[in-house]
Amino acid sequence: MKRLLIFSILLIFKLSPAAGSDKNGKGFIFAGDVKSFSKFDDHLELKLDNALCNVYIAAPNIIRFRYTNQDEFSKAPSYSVLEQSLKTQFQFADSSKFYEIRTKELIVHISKSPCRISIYNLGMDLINEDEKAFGVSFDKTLFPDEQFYGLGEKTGSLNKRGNQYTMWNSDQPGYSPTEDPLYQSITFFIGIREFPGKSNEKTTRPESNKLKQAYGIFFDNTYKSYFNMGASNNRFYWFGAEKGEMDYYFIYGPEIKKVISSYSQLTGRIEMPPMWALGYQQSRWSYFPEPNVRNLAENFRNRNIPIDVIYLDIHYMDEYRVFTWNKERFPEPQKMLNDLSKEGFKIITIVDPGVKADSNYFAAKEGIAGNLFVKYPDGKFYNGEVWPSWSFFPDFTKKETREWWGEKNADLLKDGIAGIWNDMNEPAVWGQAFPDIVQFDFEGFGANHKRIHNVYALEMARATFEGIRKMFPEKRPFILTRAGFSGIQRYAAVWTGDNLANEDHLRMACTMVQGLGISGIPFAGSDVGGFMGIPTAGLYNRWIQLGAFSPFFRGHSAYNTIPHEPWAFGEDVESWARDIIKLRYRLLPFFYNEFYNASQTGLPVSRSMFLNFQNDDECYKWDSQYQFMIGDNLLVAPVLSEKENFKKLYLPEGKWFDWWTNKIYEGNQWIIIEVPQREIPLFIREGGIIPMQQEQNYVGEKKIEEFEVKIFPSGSSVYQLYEDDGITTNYKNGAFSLTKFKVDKNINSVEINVSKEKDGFDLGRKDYLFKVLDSALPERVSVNNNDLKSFKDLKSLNSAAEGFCYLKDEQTLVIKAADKKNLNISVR
Ligand code: MIG
Repeated sequence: MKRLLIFSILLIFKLSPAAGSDKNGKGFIFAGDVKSFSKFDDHLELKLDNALCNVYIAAPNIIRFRYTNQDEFSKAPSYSVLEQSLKTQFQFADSSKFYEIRTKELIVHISKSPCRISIYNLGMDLINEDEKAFGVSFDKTLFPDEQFYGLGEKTGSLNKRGNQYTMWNSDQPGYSPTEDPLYQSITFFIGIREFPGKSNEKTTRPESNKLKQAYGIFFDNTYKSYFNMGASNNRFYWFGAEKGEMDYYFIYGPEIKKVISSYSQLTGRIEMPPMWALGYQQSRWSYFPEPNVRNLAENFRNRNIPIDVIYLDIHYMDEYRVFTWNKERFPEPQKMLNDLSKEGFKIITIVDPGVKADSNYFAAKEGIAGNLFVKYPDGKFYNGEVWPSWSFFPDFTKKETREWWGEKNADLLKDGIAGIWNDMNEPAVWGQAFPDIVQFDFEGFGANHKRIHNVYALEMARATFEGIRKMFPEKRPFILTRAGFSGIQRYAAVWTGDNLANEDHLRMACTMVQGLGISGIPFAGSDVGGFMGIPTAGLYNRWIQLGAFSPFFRGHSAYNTIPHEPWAFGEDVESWARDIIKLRYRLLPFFYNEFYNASQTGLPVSRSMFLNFQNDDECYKWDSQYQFMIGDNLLVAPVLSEKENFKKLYLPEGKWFDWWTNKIYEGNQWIIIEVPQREIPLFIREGGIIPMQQEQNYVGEKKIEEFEVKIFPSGSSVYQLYEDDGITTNYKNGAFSLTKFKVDKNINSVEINVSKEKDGFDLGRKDYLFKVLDSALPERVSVNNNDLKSFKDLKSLNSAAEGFCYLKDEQTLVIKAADKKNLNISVR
């Protein structure tokens, strides 16, 4: 007799148990009591009344709980988790009522009757538990103060408490501000609760004696799933899927950053992108024919607006056949690509999964011959309708298909294409999904569409990534994707799909990118200006400012809209857009360093306020989600309404330097500032060290000789800067440099120390220009004990080899020093 183990109460009503299993007539079955138990060196195995349960002690702060109602656990691989056999030391005790697991960071109690889990930190704070009365169901006690974050690309507030979400990758053009689900399914969330502070622990807000502790749950199930974060009930929150195992990882912080970092240890981190992918990118549906693309490129250069990438949308292809060119529109693609590349342009083409069902078309022929497309259970190929009309769909859960697809994509790079843009990969078939009975290879295990739908894009991006890596081991693949599942960050950057040119979407662009970052996807951005509809000049202006501080920075617009290029909105907006894009290019070393940090830790580039200030209640307020930080010390408070002349924003603890006015604000308060149209509010936190470089029209245009470092000295602070060639994979073999900047401010002096922690890449840099903010007129400035000459203005300093200059109006000290392995600068 097959039983259906249902993992959450509400779902049971949806699915109703299999015939004969509904013994109690209540419409659901709990997992029940522990019947037997065995302990292994990295896990426990329990037999429950109605389920098997394995508990893996994966890391001191990571425990995996796995339940099935089948006779055994599935042997199929996880597409999300990199290493399923993580283990760590633990202690075990069997008391009469419960089993106890103890790691260096956690205590887990598994009660026996009924079986239910409670998780404590070492101080016995109860962090998370199964709902008390129900035992193992997948209902977790909902604590009154508990807040939830994560779940990837979701609309609405960053705080997910009180809402229910579905995970089912969906093509939702022009989605509403409450739309759900969207393109991505990230089955990971973070719970944050408050505990009384222990006397030996410090908080960032001295008056508060409460400490917030965070944990995360990653639910490794690819079926359509649901996350009810306390919508419609105040007793428990729950998550569950339509089918499959209840397989989840509990991750303890207590720091939110640590939860994200551990989650990314499980599901992977970004690799260093090519630096040009951090530059400005221009897209439209579509730029064609060739003369238009060339004109566009020329326009950017003539107007002196920096740009690195141009996108070709579906019209470049021959009747939308992937891997082909429309020869009328683009008669000599290689030549065009080659010419544009000399001007510093990288061209990215869209690649959709559908392969036109045309028996004379090589990709269709190859796919049929190689048995690479998905089929119905009777062995007939499935056909779905998309741009090329009836199409085959590659089975990316099959190794041979991935290899074939990877090679085809890499061939595009051979022609001179710089990166690949994956669209319609939910997969979408004219707004619908595949029929559920469509069959997939699933690495030989076999599965139908219900199980694979959410990971189709993940495996498609993997195929492309691996194909490029294989053919061009020295290249850093750049892939942009619309759909994805947990782990997508390993292969691709994500854009938030078909948004609208209105203020709701401008605000959503701000929160959704943060939500993706909290969910392990640092490389994300929105279509600047809004994809559908017509932005006003004011809206566009505010959007491109936000874009300039988004990890992924691309303007894009739909087919029958007016032009959306930075010059399409009048002279004022053009000049403001130019300025902000130039600022982005000046800040590239800083952004690039945050991408390096993301690649090392999994932390987002665009960080929600509470990531940096976990114990500050204000950072969790609704308004605080409309500002964010890049790294530890740069606060960005984008203006998200075109008519706004003032912005209210929150400055956490510390002193804050206003980028535009040089004014210094005390933190721990909300302030209201004037926001001229040409400025996006930016603040440097005290102790902040921000590297910048000279302007360029595109990455790599000029040799970077002069390097500027903005410093807002306070106490003792340190900044580590990562640099490499920005384009090859040589950094993997040590070809990178790490420079440490250490700044100490004492009563009458400032010491700046620059040292090379790692010297694997020759930067060829000549000078540093240090801009010491909040400075008094110095008596003496020395470099490595040699006094520097004082200059009366910046112009004369610029023409000297070394020296300093004090800017009285800005209270800024500018020091020019030649780049040496070690610099000791002393200001008195
Ligand atoms: O059916 O390729 O989200 O960015 O321009 C629409 C045309 C298909 C949807 C993408 C959008 C792209 C458009 N695509």
